This record gives sequence, C-alpha cells and structure tokens, in this order.
Amino acid sequence: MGSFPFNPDDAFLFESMLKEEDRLIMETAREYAQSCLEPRALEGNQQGIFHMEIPREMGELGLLGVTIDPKYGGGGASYTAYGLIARELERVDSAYRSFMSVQSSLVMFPIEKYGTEEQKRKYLPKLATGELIGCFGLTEPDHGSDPGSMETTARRVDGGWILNGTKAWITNAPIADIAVVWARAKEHPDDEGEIMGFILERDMPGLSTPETKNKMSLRASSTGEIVMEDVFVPDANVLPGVRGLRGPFSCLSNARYGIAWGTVGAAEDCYQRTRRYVMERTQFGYPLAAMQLIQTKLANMLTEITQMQLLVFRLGQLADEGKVTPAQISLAKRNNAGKALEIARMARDMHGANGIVGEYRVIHHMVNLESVNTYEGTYDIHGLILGREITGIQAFVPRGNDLPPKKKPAPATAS
Ligand code: TGC
Ligand code: FAD
Repeated sequence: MGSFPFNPDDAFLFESMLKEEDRLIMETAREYAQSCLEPRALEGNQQGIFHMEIPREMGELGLLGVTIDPKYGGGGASYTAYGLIARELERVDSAYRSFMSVQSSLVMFPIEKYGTEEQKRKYLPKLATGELIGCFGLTEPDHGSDPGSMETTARRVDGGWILNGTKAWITNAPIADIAVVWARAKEHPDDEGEIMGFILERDMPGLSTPETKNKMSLRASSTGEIVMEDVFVPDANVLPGVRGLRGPFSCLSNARYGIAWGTVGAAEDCYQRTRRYVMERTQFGYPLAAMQLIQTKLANMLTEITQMQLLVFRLGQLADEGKVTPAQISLAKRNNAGKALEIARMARDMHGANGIVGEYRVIHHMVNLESVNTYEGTYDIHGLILGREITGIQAFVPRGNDLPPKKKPAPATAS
C-alpha cells in the first residue's frame, strides 16, 4: 500500500476516473455555478426568484442540451458530462439543476428523439442557447404517481388537435415559451385514446400557465400549471415518433439520471459546510469536531457520499456505453435522492440553531431535497419499480377483492 494522502471530499478518488473532456465540462460548470449562481442563490431562495438571465448564461457556456447533437446546437457530449453539470448546479441549489434538467432531458430530448426535422431545427438551437425556455407537462392534479390515468385529452380536428385539461406542478411553466405536453389522443369520441406528445407554444389561444404559490421548497424554481381550454395544436406540433407511455417515461429516465448525479452535489455541499462548521464551532471547551458523535456522523456522511459518487460514475459509464436500464436509473435516483435528504437533515442538526439560518445554506438544500425525493417518481414508487424488476410482480395497486370503495373521504371536521 502506498502512502497516498486521503482526500476527505473524494475518498475513493472518483474524479480521477473522469475522462479529460468530461472533466473540462465539469470545471466550466463548477466555475460558473460557484461564481455566478452561488451569489444569487440565497436571494433567489428567500425571495422566490428565478433570475431570468440564468437560461442565457447557461446556454452561452453550453450547459443546456449537452448530450444533444451539435447540428441542432447541442453539445454532443457524454452522459457523464451531463451528470457532472447536474452535480455542479445542484451543489448550489436544486432549483438550478431542475431548470437545466427540464430544458435538456424533458424538452430537448423528446424533440430530438421523437420530433420531425422541422421541429428539431425550429426549437432545439434556441433551447440550447436559452433563448427559448421549455417545460414538460405530464403530472395532473389527480394523477401524479400514476400518469397512465391522465385525463387531458386531444381531440382530432381538421389539421390538428384540440387539447383540454390541466397539468400541475410543472417546473418552468410560468416562464416557458414552449411546453411538451402528453395527452390522451382520441381520433373518435369513443376512443380510449393513446398517449401522444404535443409541442404547445405560449401564444396559442386557450393556454395559460398560472404560477404555483407558497412553495416552501425549490423556491428559486418557477413552478406552475398548464391549463388548456380548447387549445388548437396543429399537426406540425405533434411529436410523431412515439405513442404510449413509453414516450414520457423515456424522457423521465433521462431526467432521473440527472437527478441521481445532481443530488451528489447537494449532499457534498452539506457535508463540506458541516465539516468546516464543526472545526470552528466550540462547545464544552473543545471544537465540535473533536467529539466522537460528531466524527461518526461525518464518517457516515462521507461513506454515503462515496457510495453515491461511485454509483453515478458507473451509471454514467453504462449510459455512455448505451447499456443503462430504467431499473438501474430508478435504483440510483431513489438511493441518491434519499441519501442526500438524510445527509442534509443531519447537516442541519449539526449546525444547531444556525442550521435554520439561510446563510448557512444547509436548510436550503434540505427543503429542496424534499421535492427532489418526490418528483420524477417518489422514493417509494422507485422502490416499487425495483420490486417489480426483482420479482416480476407489480405492486402498484392493492390486490384481491378487498379494494377500497371508490369514494372521496369525508372532509375533516373541526372539533
Ligand atoms: P408501465 O407498464 O411500467 O410502462 C408503460 C410503458 O412505458 C415503458 N416504460 C419505459 N420506457 C422507457 N423508460 C422508462 N423509464 C420506462 N418505464 C416504463 C414500458 O416498457 C411500457 O412500454 P410498452 O411499449 O410496453 O407500453 O406503466 P405503468 O403505468 O404501470 O407505470 C407505473 C409507474 C409507477 C412505473 C409509472 O407510472 C411511474 O414511473 N410513475 C412515476 C411518475 C413520475 O415519475 N412522474 C414524473 C413527472 S415529471 C417530473 O416530475 C419533473 S420534475 C423535473 C425537475 O424539476 O427537475
Ligand atoms: P401521489 O402520487 O399522490 O403520492 C403521494 C404519496 O403516496 C407518496 O408518498 C407516494 O410515494 C405514495 N404512493 C403513490 N402511489 C403509491 C402506491 N401505488 N403504493 C404505495 N405508495 C404510493 N411533474 C411534471 O409532469 N412536470 C414537471 O416539470 C414537474 N415538476 C415538479 C416540480 C416540483 C417542485 C414538484 C414538487 C413536483 C413536480 N412534478 C412535475 C410532479 C411530480 O412528478 C409529482 O409530484 C410526483 O410524481 C408525485 O406525484 P403526487 O405529488 O401526485 O403524489
């Protein structure tokens, strides 16, 4: 064994395994995130502001659509590079990673994969520069974990489709120029309807995107609804390359992959801030860092982070070799979002009262990670996806004849 120094930020030297081109992209993202996003993060969170310069700044540096073909303005880079960008943005605020994930994985990806040549040329270059902002509408007020039960419909008419319905909890919706919306398309009124993807533009009559107010998490992310009242969408704006749930779910795979990486950044930031804090903070005449319980907590954090780092590194290799599966992505998203949240909660505790103060930034990550653990499939839904892969038995719905009656619970009464 050599006497190589131990690196308490990268215990198994995972960054040393990165390819040079991926490392350069990581360094660009890190420099930008630390110098341009970090100074805005506290205000963004406390005032609930998404600074509108951010899309163009990210676009100029090539951080949007990094895996998309360069002929459409993308970066043509690896999935590992995409993950590394997510990690650097989320090290500052999950809201910034969220913006980038939605733009790259949920808007640019389906247009590139399922769109026509005209759609690719019309939208992708401007999405890559941040001139256009996109959002992705799958979730509905009554259908979150089970988007297959969606109620939004597209009715066939001459030259296009009429969309009706409401999508809820949509990242970027209030600021988006375009929306990729998934709806049940009915050629005839009695059709059950196949899920199809549509590209909606901001100025289409009948479309509105009211903001979701009073969020206590991801406050620097703009979230809203997509309300569609007889919105006419021409045939030119239909994504022709996919039918069925496979369409939106393949986009989710990409975005979940980015979340698995992004949450490493949030966890690392919580751990590093906590390590600095306990070295400086003295109680009972000694630095907190000298206490056994504190050291064990730091050891636990670093152990989890190391596993998270190695997991996404391998996930990135598999993605770059074209061998990654949705189940592997579910495992990594579930593990890393869940562990990052636990680490953030621990970091908050180890900061004592200061842990609830914005400037220390750990509660900021903590409340963000509550959303990250929920969106793109909750922690338990990914457990069920894995359970189905392991056993071959789906357990999303209760089985047998004891199904609960389909009625709404009585409203709670004040006593
Ligand atoms: P299921 O039978 O599992 O699948 C239907 C069809 O889809 C295919 N498929 C996939 N294809 C590609 N990638 C994946 N990850 C896929 N998962 C499934 C599947 O092969 C099948 O294809 P086919 O051709 O045989 O029909 O459908 P199900 O209805 O039983 O699914 C159940 C479940 C729970 C797995 C699914 O509903 C689910 O994943 N629920 C979670 C919903 C979710 O994640 N929503 C996310 C909304 S977007 C969001 O949160 C953005 S936040 C972004 C940000 O701000 O960063
Ligand atoms: P529910 O589905 O109502 O789940 C509630 C609880 O029940 C959870 O704990 C869940 O794990 C559990 N549960 C559900 N089903 C089962 C089951 N079968 N067995 C056991 N437990 C179960 N959606 C988009 O389409 N686009 C976006 O851009 C987007 N951005 C978002 C941004 C934010 C900030 C948030 C918070 C959400 C966003 N979402 C978006 C929606 C997100 O994907 C959903 O919130 C998520 O899929 C969960 O759905 P739900 O909130 O309806 O929860």
